[in-house]
Amino acid sequence: MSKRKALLSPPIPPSEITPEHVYINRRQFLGGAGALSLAALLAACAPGGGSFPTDSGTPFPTATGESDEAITPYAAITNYNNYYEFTVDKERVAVLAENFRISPWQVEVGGLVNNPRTFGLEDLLRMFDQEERIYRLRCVEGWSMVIPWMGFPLARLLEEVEPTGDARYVMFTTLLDQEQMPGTRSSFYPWPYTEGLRLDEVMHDLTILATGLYGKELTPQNGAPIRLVVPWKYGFKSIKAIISIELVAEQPPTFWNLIAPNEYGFYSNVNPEVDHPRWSQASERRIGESGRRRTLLFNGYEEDVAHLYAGMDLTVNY
Ligand SMILES: Nc1nc2c(c(=O)[nH]1)N[C@H]1C(S)=C(S)[C@@H](COP(=O)(O)O)O[C@H]1N2
Ligand SMILES: [Mo]
Repeated sequence: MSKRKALLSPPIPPSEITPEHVYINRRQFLGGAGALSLAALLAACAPGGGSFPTDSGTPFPTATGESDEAITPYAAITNYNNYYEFTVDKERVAVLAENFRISPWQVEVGGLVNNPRTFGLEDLLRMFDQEERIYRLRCVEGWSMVIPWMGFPLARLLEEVEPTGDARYVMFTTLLDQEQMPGTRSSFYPWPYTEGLRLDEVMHDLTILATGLYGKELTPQNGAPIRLVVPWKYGFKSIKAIISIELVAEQPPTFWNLIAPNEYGFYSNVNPEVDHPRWSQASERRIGESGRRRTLLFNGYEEDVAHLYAGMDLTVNY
């Protein structure tokens, strides 16, 4: 067990970060509540639906309109990654994943559904409108970013396959390819990487499958061609390079929970009051900023998601 304890230790600060200037066609703010009014406001600012610039470092709107938060630079989002299939070294993932083959790509959606189906990536891009979602990402290690994803609500996909009445959880699986993913040659880890959510968490509008980043294609190091994003949970729940989505009746096994169940629970909702056994979760280091920020309950999405956990003891169901 002692070897395992070092796996998610607090990280080394990233190297020099160069902001990149990009243009984004369509924006949505980071949260749920107030999205419509804000979308309307932005539409008014950009008549004709034209594009407008988003600099990394640009403050972005929030539900209250009072945020001092800025979008994290593209270079940081794409050069400081957790992706154990490639390496445990965050600053080497980008290089090792550079030639990862993302086409052709298929996602099998099955289990307890009426219409099981295998979707090609092109089907998913064609069938569902890709919208921008600017979300905080809080890693369980104690660092965070603000990331402008492109993607679509996972609920849209599940509506296509129609979960049966017995489906209560969803299990996600990452590609396992030892030839392309050098980290998976280590038999120490319980490959393939799997994750799971309760069905109501999956159906929540904040839960998306991301296919893009900063208005461009998703990069391999960030989980191309398709990855989950669940912004109110610790980053490891947001599983990358998904090949299978299975509706199941029982709580599924998940990668980090299999490795260290006392450190990584099934829920893993961001919670400043539930410390990791080896470090505090009360604050976080926002990449690109100096100093630390206070960590927010449910990563700042409390208004949107707290009802999902009504009556649950969050210190027990961590
Ligand atoms: N398949 C897979 N998905 C994964 C991981 C991983 O190692 N393998 N790391 C997770 C962790 S710990 C974090 S913090 C986020 C990081 O996402 P990012 O690199 O896009 O910022 O991806 C998550 N998804
Ligand atoms: Mo993480």
